[in-house]
Amino acid sequence: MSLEISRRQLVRGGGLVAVTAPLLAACGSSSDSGSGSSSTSMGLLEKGKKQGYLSVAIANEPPYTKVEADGTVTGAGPEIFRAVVKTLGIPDIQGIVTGYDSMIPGLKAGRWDAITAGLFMKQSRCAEVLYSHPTLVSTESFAVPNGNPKNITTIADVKNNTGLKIAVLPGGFEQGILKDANIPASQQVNVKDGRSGIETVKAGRADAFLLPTLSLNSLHENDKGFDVTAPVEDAPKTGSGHAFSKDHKAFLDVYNPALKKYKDSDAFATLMNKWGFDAKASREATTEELCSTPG
Ligand code: 6CS
Repeated sequence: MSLEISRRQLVRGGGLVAVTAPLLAACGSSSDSGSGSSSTSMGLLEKGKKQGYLSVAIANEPPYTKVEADGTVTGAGPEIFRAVVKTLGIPDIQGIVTGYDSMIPGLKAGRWDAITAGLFMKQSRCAEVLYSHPTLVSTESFAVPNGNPKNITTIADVKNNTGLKIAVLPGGFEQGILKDANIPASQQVNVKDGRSGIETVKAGRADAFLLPTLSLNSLHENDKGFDVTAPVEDAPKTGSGHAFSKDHKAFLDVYNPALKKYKDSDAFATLMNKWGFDAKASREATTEELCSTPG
């Protein structure tokens, strides 16, 4: 299910994201993205310049992506993308909120032009899409009840205690981590977003919630009713890039040098610091390294 932008709001600029009537959102109409299949016949650069924006899939999971109260799309991923495409002559971006499990299928279907949600690289994803240079590199943690009564700190703890239930986002990187550790679906509880995952743990329907450390820290800012563990030492390093359809290699060849130039700038370091990310880690990682992550 995707929530689309309204054209009226788009006119106001700022890459606003609007929550449409649930019915329309549930329909996921082809007009959702404002992108449609035209992007496959027209280069993304030409399309972005012509319509004044490129559409991006986001999850509204701060600090990776965030929809502000007025609908403006922010968060580290979209802000990097917006800054870089502006240097290419594309004035803004349009955000569409969707689940991680829909992002690659929607990209392939032309419903959005790029994924800037912090979609972590791993072998299976890197086989399906074109990733830019790395943008956001960080870690995974567990959200646990206060005091971590079951002492859940590693993936091995979950594997070794088959009675534990772990909340994860469907199609998310964390679900893949559990799958690759051969932790059965019977130990997994699917939740639709960060807030739901926290509520699931607080209600005792799961013993922990596996999500990026910075996303859990963001949720913890407004809710002290759970704890965030230290980064999970036996989870893979998480590294995202901006993802494009394989039809858009020509755009990536223009985008990557512009992204590299931006990553070397002070503006990038300031942006990373604003959202709590490590600019050095992003600068040092490579797409090849992160695409070697199993799963
Ligand atoms: O790449 C993913 O699937 C994960 N990325 C983020 C930013 N949050 C959770 C999600 O599972």
